[in-house]
Amino acid sequence: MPSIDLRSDTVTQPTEAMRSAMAEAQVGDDVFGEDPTLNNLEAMAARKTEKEAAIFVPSGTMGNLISILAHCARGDEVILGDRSHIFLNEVGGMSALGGIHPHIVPNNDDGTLALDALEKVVRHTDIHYPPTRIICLENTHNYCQGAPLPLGYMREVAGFAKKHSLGIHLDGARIFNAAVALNVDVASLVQHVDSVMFCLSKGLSAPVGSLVCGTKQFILKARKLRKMVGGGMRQAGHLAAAGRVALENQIEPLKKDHQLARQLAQGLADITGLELNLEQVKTNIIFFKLNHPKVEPEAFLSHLESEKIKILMIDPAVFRAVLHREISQEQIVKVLSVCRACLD
Ligand code: TLP
Repeated sequence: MPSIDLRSDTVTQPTEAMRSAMAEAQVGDDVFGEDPTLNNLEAMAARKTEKEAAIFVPSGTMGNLISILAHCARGDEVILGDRSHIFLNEVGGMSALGGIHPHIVPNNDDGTLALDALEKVVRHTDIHYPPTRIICLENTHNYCQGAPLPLGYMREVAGFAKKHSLGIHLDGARIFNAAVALNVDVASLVQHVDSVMFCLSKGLSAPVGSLVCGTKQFILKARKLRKMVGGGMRQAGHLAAAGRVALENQIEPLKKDHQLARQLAQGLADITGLELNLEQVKTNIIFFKLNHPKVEPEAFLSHLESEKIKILMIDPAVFRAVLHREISQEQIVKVLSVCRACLD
């Protein structure tokens, strides 16, 4: 029996269409700019986001890193959320590799950063302060239950950034989940940001890769930085071929992942000993807490594992389940019955 892997949407295997596209792709040396499939994917990403240009990178982490490096000089400051992936999970790359200072503000539960919190931390000119350069947002917001940040909020932050002459970088690892959940097209959701990184390798099911989109000048800078951190690849068109299929075929099906997430969340919320805020489940990510008089978190986790169900324990007693293409409705029913059997 195959396992039910809810640890992340990154575990998704390439689709059959991706496998054939990868096998048949026409490729060239991308460091010379000669990979037709890769060039085509970058053009496609720029078109979809309505930005001037785009660049393919091996990972979301590298995409965020080179974007921040392209926006900032050493000694500059970046404002970002205390629950943002860039702050929590990207090995402090901006400071270790770029000498850039992160200034965190609390994320609200809906993934937003309050404008008055931003106002408090923007630096004015003072000999003691690093200059604030950009704000980083995350949409959907992973550690805020996959919350999609609405268009109106993106517009407000852009107004704020403009007032203070700041740029905005968007970690849009799951921006297509946001677009589908909010029922808006991705270009309008990113129209107010200077740069956006999105991933092909999560819910969109491609095996590898992310894109950074922005102005031509910004992407030129990012290209040099990608080379600097070792991300200049050669016949990467084989990967880009899968990415093209991801953008063509796999955006619509994200709706199904969101519906199943809702179904799983509703079922979990009904089980004694599990706590979750149903209101917050809007895309494919669910966080829930175990609060049970007799069952310890480790015992809960190993019970699920013994039934071939994998989820992530993010904090002691806090679990994350992520829906994706390879999870079916029958598997959700099974997960719920295993949880009930363990906790009833
Ligand atoms: N997130 C992964 C883990 O690192 C936690 C996951 O399983 O969710 N931005 C966001 C919002 C992300 O969630 C991730 C990956 C990244 C950036 C980094 O992407 P990769 O893994 O391609 O470097």
